[in-house]
Amino acid sequence: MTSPITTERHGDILVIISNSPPVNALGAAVRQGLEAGVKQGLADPAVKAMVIRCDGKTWFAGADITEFGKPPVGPDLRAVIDMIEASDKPVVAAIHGTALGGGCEVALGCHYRIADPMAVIGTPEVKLGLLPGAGGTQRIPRIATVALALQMTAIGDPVPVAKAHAEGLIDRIAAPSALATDAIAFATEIADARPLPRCSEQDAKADPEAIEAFKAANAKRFRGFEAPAANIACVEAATRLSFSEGMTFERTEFMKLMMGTQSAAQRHLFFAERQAAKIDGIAPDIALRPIKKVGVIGAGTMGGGISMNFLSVGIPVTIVEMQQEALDRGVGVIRKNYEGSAARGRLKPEQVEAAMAALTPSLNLADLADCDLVIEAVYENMEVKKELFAKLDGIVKQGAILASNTSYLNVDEIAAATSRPDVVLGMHFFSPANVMKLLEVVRGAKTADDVLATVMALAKKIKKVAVVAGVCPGFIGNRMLSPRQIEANKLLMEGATPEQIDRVHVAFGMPMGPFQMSDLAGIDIGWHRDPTRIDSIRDALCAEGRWGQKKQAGFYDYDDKRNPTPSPRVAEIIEDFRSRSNMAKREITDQEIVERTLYTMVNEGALILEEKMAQRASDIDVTWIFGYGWPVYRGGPMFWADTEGLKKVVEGLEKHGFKVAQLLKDKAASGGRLN
Ligand code: 3H9
Repeated sequence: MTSPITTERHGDILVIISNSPPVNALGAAVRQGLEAGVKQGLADPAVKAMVIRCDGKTWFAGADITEFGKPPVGPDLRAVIDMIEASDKPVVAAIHGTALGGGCEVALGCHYRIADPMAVIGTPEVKLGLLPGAGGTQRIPRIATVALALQMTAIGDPVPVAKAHAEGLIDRIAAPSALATDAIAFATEIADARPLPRCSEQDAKADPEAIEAFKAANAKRFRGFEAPAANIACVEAATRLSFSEGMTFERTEFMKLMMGTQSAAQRHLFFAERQAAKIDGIAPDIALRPIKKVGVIGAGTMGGGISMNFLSVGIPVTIVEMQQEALDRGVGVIRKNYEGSAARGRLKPEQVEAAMAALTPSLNLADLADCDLVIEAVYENMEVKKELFAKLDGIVKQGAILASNTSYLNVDEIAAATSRPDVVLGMHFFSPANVMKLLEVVRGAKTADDVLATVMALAKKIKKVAVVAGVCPGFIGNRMLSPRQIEANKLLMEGATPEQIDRVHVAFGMPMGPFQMSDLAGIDIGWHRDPTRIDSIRDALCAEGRWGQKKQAGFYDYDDKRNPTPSPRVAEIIEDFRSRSNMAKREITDQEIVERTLYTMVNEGALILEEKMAQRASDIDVTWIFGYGWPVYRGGPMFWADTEGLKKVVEGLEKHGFKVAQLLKDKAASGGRLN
């Protein structure tokens, strides 16, 4: 096998070049090549300095994550970096693209760093449940501030070149498109300079205040995660231990994380997110339909949010409403949202104006005639949607894609209202649609392959994580929500309180529990509106006007700032309903809540897989992580079930009399996994 590393001589400079697509990950062959390249430079008396650079779209984007968990193949990345740093000839890192993780660490092992003006440098390992394990936690605070080291390691967001330069991580910024030549010139300039600057030989300045302030500022963000604390501990260690002691400390912490469930979950998610974009059975190079203009029907919260996704990436949108007032209100909300982002410094005023200028408000469906994609976001009613799609059929141009934002309804039935069901599919956005990352793309029985592929590619363009779902009630996400809600309601009747059930979910890592979620969404959604008909606890709450947060009363009481407190009135309502239903109250354990509200979700997920409504278990994980706030460090419901042990899940379900999905039973019996 040819090495991904080659070398070139430019006078007395040896340039070591990596070419390992797609992202120059530091796999075994790259590490071996780097080691050989540096050895070549050291052995050749005519070489005075070395440059390391990468071909392709990026500098090393990190260790090769696919190698994790496999038997190690030498040389170890830390050894390669140590060798570079120990070199008595200067080594210059010439960085472009994304110098991430191990890539950032290689750069820090070099004596000098020059970067393309568009490059970013960072250590995102924390997002994989890890820490920079090749010296990053020890070298960064030795050349930059502790505050920056904490930000880089425990939060993991990359630092742009200008900031990295100002903070001392980068020595020089190359001219645009001149990195290769500027790096050689830089190497020539410093070839004879001694002593060589080595990060490991610097001292990290202790800054306990910065560490405490950082912990306090991010306590909420870090809730439940193990890796941020380990990153912080390593940075702190750098300020009081020698470099070699610090490296030992870092290694111990790294290995603890690497062997743990959280990192396994987060690494699973990294690949799951990328896998979700792939459609089984459709060639990745299928010709896509151009989407140059989008139509959105409905200027409510959903339609407005959907429109913003396209406007934000420069795709013009025609938004259609039935009444002028509603249209004006919708357009006003879009503007307000953009201006809010500008006020927070996330957008420039001219970007706000550019987005608004690309929006065409209309009261006339006929104005959608030239759109390449039309998304309907009117209220959930099959007859209304069918009528609308039949009308659109007579309006939109040939080849245009028609999408429904339905969260529940049968997309095939909607498609059948048109003469072209092959261009119809579901695009289920999650509210607020301009913020939430998930997009369920619902593939109808007749949806054409290129239509599906076009929408999946478009999803990436508008920065969504898209998952293909089949036609079934609630698709993937809401379908799994259903058993959870049913069981949560039953548990109330049997003796649990809303607080207990929500507490179990929040302790599990969910952003909120089922009843907090009902209060937020509005308990009255879908209510029959007859206050005399009380068939459930929910009916009883609705009859009393306890519709949720918007009424400051739902399953909880709320103060003016929407802070919840347990409601004595709700306790009475539950008690009353229970006694009228002749049900005995009993003690409910937290474990029973887990089994009945979370194991049942896993069971539904297994049914979804059995019915081929999801392409793969990891797509279900992606759905719940990006659409519903399932804790990232548990990897999604299906991954979590694997870590719980499928046998335990099946036993838990059977104990409560649930019919267990055959797939789940089979996997449990064979010792298999869902993922
Ligand atoms: C680390 O470095 C640990 C060390 O501290 C210590 C060691 C001792 N490995 O995202 P894309 C694949 S941990 C293997 O679609 P983009 C990816 O799966 C690492 N594969 O492209 C995909 O494959 P496919 C720290 C990787 O342009 C393809 O490349 N580094 C890796 O949207 C394209 O990826 C990170 O966490 C990898 N490290 O974004 C950085 N990275 O085509 C992780 C990517 O088969 N990477 N692949 O689906 C990223 O953030 C983005 O990939 C990047 C490019 C920004 C680089």
